[in-house]
Amino acid sequence: SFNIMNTLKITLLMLYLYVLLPNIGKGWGCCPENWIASNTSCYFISFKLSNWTESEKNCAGVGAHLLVINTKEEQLLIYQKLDKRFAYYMGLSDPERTYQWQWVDQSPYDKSVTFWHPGEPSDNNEHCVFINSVKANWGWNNAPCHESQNSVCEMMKIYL
Ligand SMILES: [Ca+2]
Ligand SMILES: [Ca+2]
Repeated sequence: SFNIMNTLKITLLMLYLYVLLPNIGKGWGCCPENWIASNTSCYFISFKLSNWTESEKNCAGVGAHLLVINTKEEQLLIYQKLDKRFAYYMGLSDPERTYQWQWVDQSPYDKSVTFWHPGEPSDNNEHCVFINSVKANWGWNNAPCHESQNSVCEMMKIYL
């Protein structure tokens, strides 16, 4: 029985060292039901037609924010989940009305990771950004903030 107990202890120690410990703080992230999971984020596609400010409030109400696209991979992942008949607000706007684009989560606006449609952003009192499909190409368009659109919310994965 001594050997069995020792074997059990060693097995538990190995389990702790090689399985549980490396995953503390990273491996067990999860998303709420009906949200889409990526490596680090959870996304919810909302078909509640709202202006940009209301759309952001709706996301904030569930602990999220409007979609912030940080990488090309994220852009690709998102548009594959969207219906090309509609436009979806994301968390990019120009609150100062000076065409200085700002992400809602304070991520720096990096011009090298933007996906504007050709000819966008336009400068016709259009200070809020949505993602939509034009001739089968997904990209960003700035539009008047009062337009009612669908939206995509994003939050960090929840770590257990
Ligand atoms: Ca993101
Ligand atoms: Ca535009």
